[in-house]
Amino acid sequence: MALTDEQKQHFDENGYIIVRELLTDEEVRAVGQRADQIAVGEVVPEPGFGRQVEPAIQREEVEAKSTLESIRKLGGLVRTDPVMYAHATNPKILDVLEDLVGPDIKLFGDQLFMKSSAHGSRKNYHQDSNSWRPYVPYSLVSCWAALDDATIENGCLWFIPGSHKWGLLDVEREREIEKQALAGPLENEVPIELKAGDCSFHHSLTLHCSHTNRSKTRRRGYATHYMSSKTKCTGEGAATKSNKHMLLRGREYPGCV
Ligand SMILES: O=C(O)CCC(=O)C(=O)O
Repeated sequence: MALTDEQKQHFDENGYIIVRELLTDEEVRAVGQRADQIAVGEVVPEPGFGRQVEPAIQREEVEAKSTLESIRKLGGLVRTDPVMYAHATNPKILDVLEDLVGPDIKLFGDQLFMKSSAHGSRKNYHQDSNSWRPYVPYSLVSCWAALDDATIENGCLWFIPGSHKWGLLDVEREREIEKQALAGPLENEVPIELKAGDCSFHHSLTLHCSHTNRSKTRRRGYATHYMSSKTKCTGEGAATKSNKHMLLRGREYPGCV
């Protein structure tokens, strides 16, 4: 067991936990360096990988200061990139996951949020399961690994503790919470300030957001998303998605992801 009873209880009650110093400086450096190489196109981990430019730059409202600073996020790196694969399957991360989702663990996906100091934009309040509706039960877990120190100023994550118990919200309700958050601080939200190498783990129903980077330092965070192998993919695409997700620990189950 990687987590103490207190940490598990914190996750059950609040929908997230912070594990300090989970990664070594060397592990953080390896992932961070690779992220930069992928962001600028020095390394291209085909197929299925994605690179998203900051929306204001896409809309040509602002000019990109550099290619590196223009990238909002990278995605789908684990399948083909050995450095990102090594991170997503790091036993220290999977040991925590085992305590949270059980012994049979599959990878749902991965996203690397670059949040540059020049252009890093807000990520609205959301529940991850709202984007992953076919995957039931709604109890996936993400590991968000800080590749730089994440502070209030440079756009750390914010969570609403206990919101994973509210069930799947409709999109209107999610939008309403975002509107309230933009109007002023929510009384129940908490900032998740991390040092590079710390990781936070959150439930896929926990409402979270990150603010615009208003500092001179960037804030990269690598989110790897996991689920129990007993998860089912329902609705459209179920047949093709069945048994296609990468098994990381334990075993697979018939009719499940
Ligand atoms: O890093 C961010 O700014 C957003 C992260 C996020 O939404 C997630 O990890 O699910």
